[in-house]
Amino acid sequence: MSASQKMNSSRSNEVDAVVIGAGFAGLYMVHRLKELGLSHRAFEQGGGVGGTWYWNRYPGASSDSESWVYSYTFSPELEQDWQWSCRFPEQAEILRYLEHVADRFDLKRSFDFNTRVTSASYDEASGFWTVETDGGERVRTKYLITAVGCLSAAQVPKIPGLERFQGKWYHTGQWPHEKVDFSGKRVGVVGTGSSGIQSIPIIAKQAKHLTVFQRTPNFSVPARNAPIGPEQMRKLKRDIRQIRETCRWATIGQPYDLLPTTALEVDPEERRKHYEADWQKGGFEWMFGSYCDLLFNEKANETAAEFVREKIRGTVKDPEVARKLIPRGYPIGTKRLPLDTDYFETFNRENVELVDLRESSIEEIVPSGIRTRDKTYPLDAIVFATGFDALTGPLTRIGIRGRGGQRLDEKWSTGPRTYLGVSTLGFPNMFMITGPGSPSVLGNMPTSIEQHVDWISDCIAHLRNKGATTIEPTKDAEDAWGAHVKELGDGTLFPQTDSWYMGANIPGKPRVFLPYIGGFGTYRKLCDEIAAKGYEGFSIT
Ligand code: N01
Repeated sequence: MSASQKMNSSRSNEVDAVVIGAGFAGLYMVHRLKELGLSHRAFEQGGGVGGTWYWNRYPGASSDSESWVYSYTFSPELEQDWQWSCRFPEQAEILRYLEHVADRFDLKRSFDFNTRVTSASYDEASGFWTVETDGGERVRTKYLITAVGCLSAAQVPKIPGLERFQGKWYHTGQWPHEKVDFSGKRVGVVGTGSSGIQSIPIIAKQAKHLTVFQRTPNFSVPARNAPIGPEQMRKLKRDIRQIRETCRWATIGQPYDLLPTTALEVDPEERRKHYEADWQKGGFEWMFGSYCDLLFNEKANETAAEFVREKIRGTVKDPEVARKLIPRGYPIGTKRLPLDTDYFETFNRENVELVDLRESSIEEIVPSGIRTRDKTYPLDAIVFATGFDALTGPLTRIGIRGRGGQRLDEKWSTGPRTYLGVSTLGFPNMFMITGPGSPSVLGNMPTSIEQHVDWISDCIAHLRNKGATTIEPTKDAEDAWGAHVKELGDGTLFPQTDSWYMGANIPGKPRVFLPYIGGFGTYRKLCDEIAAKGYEGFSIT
């Protein structure tokens, strides 16, 4: 028996709710369950709280949303007490914050850490779920609540020969806890998404030589991270409630919103000035506080894309390297836009080499490094910044079986089907925090999470007050929601691009636009209306 099992041996094996995951979502969910006075158990695969911030410890890992919105809003006291050091906090600081929240609200005692949920099955006769763990426990629960994150199922590409590599290899999303020292090493980074773009400049400074293996060049916008000075802190503390209120209703849950103007209606010089001013400010606002048609109209999008291409040309000294780094053939923003600190500048360093995999793809990993069609690159370490099986992967890998033993991965074999991204037909009393079909990754994650947790908590309270035993979406509601999510996605430029938003990064995964893109504020309003109408679209028994 493990230590954590021993510690928890007095815990009940029959509860009102089981929560899976101890990240932003799981912690707040447990807090709300405690407030409701519901008995609960919570399981976390990692050895502590943090979720994304527990696992993603790669060099340079930091938030891409400003600290003053990348945090909880549920406690004004917490908001006032906690002091963020800078605009975009690094992983260690966010993890400290989540540790603080867990201690302050006494949440850790609800969790079994180092415990993976291996299956969850619904029993129609009793109306209970049975949750099994790798510690050999079986827990019966009325409500099953997944708080497993959207980007937690790490994906290492199946490249032949990896098992024979004599150096060390890492995935950014499963980074070791002990410090990885690349000094004097020849390092290869595969992948240039957000994780690659954050880590490459830092690894380049440490390693003897860095080879970046790039399959698709990426657009990136400067973060312009900076410490929060005393005057800025004073203003933030004063205005924070208003800032949060703006986030609650904004398109992507940030304290700014799309402009009412379209890119094509403004004069090119004025447009360039606007892009330049926001480029100097840095952050997502450059794209998501900008013209409202950028993700809907190709010509409009091209004005923003070309602005970034010019910046790359102006930054990277070797024109051949710049040519390889310049993204073409897909609209900017349809792959998740990274924020960076000196990413393009890094390619001016003597010790950094760019390999364009479109010209010469990776054939295999050999004991001494990576072999492409043209050449073998000798390496002491490989970093896979190759992403995740997004949104559906964290859920389908759990082994969830609903009514009649139906497997969630089978139900979703042609793409996820949900109602509001929070529930799915055939899986009664199961709630997914930021599931597919909700705004989730298209919004500021803590804002998306708090909205879902609050909605789920209110729903459970409603069921309890009514003495109801089950809740489940109707087929009509689920079908209509799926059609609506698809229609909205089809109206954007996203389907043009192979991205994890489309499931296109995972071989064999159905090509479906996964999140809801109708706007975070609109979604919140809709969820509130559905609740106010007695949970319209759900059948409650
Ligand atoms: O993963 P990605 P990520 N051979 O999927 C390449 C969030 N996040 O971990 O574009 C060679 O974006 C792949 O190439 P291609 C954020 O939402 C947040 O970087 O498919 N290359 C791509 O370049 C983000 O979007 C934060 O052609 C291969 C890269 O690997 C999401 O997590 C920080 C390959 C994968 O990029 C995922 O980001 C970091 C192969 N076989 C991440 N397979 C913050 O908020 C894949 N690639 C701070």
